[in-house]
Amino acid sequence: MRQHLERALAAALLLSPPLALASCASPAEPERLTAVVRERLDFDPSSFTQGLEVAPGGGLYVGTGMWGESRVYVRGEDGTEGASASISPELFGEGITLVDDHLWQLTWQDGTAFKRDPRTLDEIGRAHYRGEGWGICYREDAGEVLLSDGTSRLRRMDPDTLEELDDRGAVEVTEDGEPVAGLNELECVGGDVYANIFTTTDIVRIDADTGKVTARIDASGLANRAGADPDNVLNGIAHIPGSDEFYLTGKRWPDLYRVSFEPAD
Ligand SMILES: [Ca+2]
Repeated sequence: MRQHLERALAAALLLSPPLALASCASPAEPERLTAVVRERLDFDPSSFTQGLEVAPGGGLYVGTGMWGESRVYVRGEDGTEGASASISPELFGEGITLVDDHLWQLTWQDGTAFKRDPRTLDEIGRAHYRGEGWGICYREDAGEVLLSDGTSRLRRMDPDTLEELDDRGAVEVTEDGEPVAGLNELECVGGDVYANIFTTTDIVRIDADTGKVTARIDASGLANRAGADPDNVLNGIAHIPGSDEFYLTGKRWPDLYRVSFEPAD
């Protein structure tokens, strides 16, 4: 009889995890990753880079800021410049993203987004939004674009009109339960969104549905060879489709780095 009871107890213990373990289970720690340089390419040191995205068929879309200098242009795979479009000198350009048949270009404090033909970059429409615009990326699977504004929030917007999707609400980005402010340039990759943290050399990978940071990526190993100006920080992250690699650059950086994110040790 006693043997029978012992067996039943052992089976019960196997079936249900010990209570102590279950109640202490903490959320998974964010992975610690490092940006490892695979290739360095020449980049335009006059670009105050605010948005970076790989264009269909190769090359990059680059969105730049600063009053009187803001534009969006195509950098071909061979490094030559293709189509380019400037905006009014009183506007300060910010993030860009391609949505199917149009490309969005945000402005910082003007609440205006330019809708452009992705090939010619000609303006084909405008949208207006509340507050500031910093970074933007398109989540095709979710049918939304995410917009950062320098806070810890990512706003969910309609990809065609940039109207806020109030029924979905904004997502608060947290790491170990604490808000992560300064979210800047964005890159959507499947269910993840990558964000530069303003003024730092860190990038975070965020679960786009929950807002939880799932990895913190140290990009401090990338040489910043821009002129000595506190504005010239890491900014610009573009996923290379079909790979685990990314392009990274910064404001007025003369270099573009092709990197992979590897476990830090
Ligand atoms: Ca990007």
